[in-house]
Amino acid sequence: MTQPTPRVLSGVQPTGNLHLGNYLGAIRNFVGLQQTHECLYCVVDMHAITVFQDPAELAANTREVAAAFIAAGVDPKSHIVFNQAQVLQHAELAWVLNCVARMGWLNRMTQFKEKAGKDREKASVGLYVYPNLMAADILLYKATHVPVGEDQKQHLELARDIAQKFNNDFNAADFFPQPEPLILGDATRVMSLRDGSKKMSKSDPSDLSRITMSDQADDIAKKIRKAKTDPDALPETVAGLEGRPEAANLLGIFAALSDKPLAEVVTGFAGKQFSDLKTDLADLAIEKIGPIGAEMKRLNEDPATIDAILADGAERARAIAEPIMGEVRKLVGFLGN
Ligand code: AQP
Repeated sequence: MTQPTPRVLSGVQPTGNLHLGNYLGAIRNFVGLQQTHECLYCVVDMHAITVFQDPAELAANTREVAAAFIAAGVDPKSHIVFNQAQVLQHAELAWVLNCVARMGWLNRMTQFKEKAGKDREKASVGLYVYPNLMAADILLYKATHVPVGEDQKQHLELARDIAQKFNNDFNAADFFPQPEPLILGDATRVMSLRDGSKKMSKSDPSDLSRITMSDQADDIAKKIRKAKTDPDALPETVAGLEGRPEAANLLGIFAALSDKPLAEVVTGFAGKQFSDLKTDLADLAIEKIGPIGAEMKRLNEDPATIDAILADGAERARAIAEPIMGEVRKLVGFLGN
């Protein structure tokens, strides 16, 4: 079998409050992969509406995520930046995959359980089949690598199962490749600044729980100063972080932002107080996130340019997607190709 071209696809939902976890877990890694892979980066607006979004805010947030990709260093000319809803084949393939994936598989998805909460009957059907749409996003381009945060690992495993079952059901060995998750760096699961046992998330009601990409220097410093800690001095070794989620989180963020191994960062702060770490971390975060936030603001002031980038990206994405979707239609037995 010939090796597929290494092709990267990943997405971020335009649901507002884009945060440091989204940056360190995903967007920052998007940038590095451009050197070695053909990359498609998608603002997944169709995923966003699995939970109701105000239409005007959805449009603004879609531009904001695109601006974040570009401000962080994604090159929309050499690679492809687009929003999912402009490439109709995502929805088309998702329907086919809805008919391939099994209920039992989706019932195991922990993100649905967390997001639907206690009142599952009231969750949208879209939220339940979200992982099938995510599988479609990836398989539509026969993408081989998917940079994501740790929380998306289970969905990636499901995408692999769906690809395998499609290939088996339609007697098309190796038609869809098995996409590999790329979970890179020391901050694959950035935790809430208010509670080290909870993921940093866009939907946390507390704004102090997250550093957003558009936070001003004062806000970044304030949120880090107020971050939850424990009463002890910082540990001497990485093993000493066991059972100390807040210390692990702040040191992990420091390691990721400074591009240093965690062990080296832990050694540097060994025996010091949280207040020392917080001062240095605030300076570092302002230095790294501040310029990206400023560039996002500049880009957001020119929505027509962002819209043109997304339209161009969508056209180039469709050019890859349509022939693959054409093959899917034939394999499934749909007439009219
Ligand atoms: N806390 C995190 N640490 C590391 N990576 C993270 N990602 C999200 N949160 C963290 C990664 O960011 C990418 C985009 O995520 P998304 O927008 O598609 O959705 P999400 O995972 O649902 O993001 P949030 O911020 O946590 O939103 P809500 O509050 O709606 O649940 C993905 O690669 C994800 O792994």
